[in-house]
Amino acid sequence: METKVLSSGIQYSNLPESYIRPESERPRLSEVSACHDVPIIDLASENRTEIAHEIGEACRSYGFFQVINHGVSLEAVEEMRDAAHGFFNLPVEEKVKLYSEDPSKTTRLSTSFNVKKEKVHNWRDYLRLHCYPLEKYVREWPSNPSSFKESVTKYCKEVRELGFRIQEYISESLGLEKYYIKNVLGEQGQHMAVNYYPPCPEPELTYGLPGHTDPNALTILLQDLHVTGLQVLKDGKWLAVNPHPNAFVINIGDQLQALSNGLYKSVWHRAVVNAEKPRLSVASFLCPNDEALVSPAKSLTEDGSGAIYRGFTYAEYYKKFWSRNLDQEHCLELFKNK
Ligand SMILES: O=C(O)CCC(=O)C(=O)O
Repeated sequence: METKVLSSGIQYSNLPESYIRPESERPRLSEVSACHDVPIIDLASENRTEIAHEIGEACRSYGFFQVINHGVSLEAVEEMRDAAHGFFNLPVEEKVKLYSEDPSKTTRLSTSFNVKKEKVHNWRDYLRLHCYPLEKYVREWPSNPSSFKESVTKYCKEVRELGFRIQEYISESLGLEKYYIKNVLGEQGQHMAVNYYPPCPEPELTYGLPGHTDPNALTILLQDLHVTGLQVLKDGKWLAVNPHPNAFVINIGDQLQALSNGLYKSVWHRAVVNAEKPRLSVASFLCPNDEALVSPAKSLTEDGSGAIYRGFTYAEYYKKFWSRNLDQEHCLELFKNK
């Protein structure tokens, strides 16, 4: 099988044509400044009300924040990073055994975003794993490196607990009952994208991932400690979110924007690439159950504004999301009440 992944050991001296963005869509890296006021929320604080308040503020004004003292062990994080590096360092013949361009596959190595739908490709390879229920999916995961399954299992369990704690705070910050979000979203799915961005010969001309919002409820992102690349859109400007040691970046996804009746923003973000070093990130996504009916919480529509979005099941939303290209209009726009 001809390999389509970028992490094949081939060194590129020029960016292949199919990755070059039209002039107007390029990242303009020199115009991006660092985001100096990324909210950093300490989850070990004794004051629950204060944590919920800070999270609410961050969700309203940024749509993202970082958490420290989050309860995910350093051991789990380090083993996750080792497993990810170990996988992408495998010989390409071994990796491509998992290669697929079919978004419905529950374990797959792929490249770019949605190769069959997009016009221009992105400078990224990724390993996409379904992670819940673990017993159902772990057997499909890579068995090379040999510690992969064990390390990623441990990480997934700890990250899931963190995600639930954050959802509880988010419920409270919206004036809802602590378990409101968990109850509405049902038995939540969990997916993971292990993103690998190789050094890129012409980073000004392309993206690792172009600007997008996440279709799920909540994203927990483990950044590369040494290489920057994540940028978020704030007040119309792209800002770099530099890695903070021991922190996770938390993004509000489309489902929480819908559930909060637009009060909380599903943040636009993108990953840019660089010419010198590979970059690795691990995104964990908590997703509503396929059957869960997502609609704005009633108490948030009673101020006369009404429900901005119509109710939909997550299965319906997810299908729509993957039937499109990443950099089209916001998928949630298609679910707006007229
Ligand atoms: O690599 C990053 O920092 C961002 C990854 C991301 O946005 C995603 O996986 O959806």
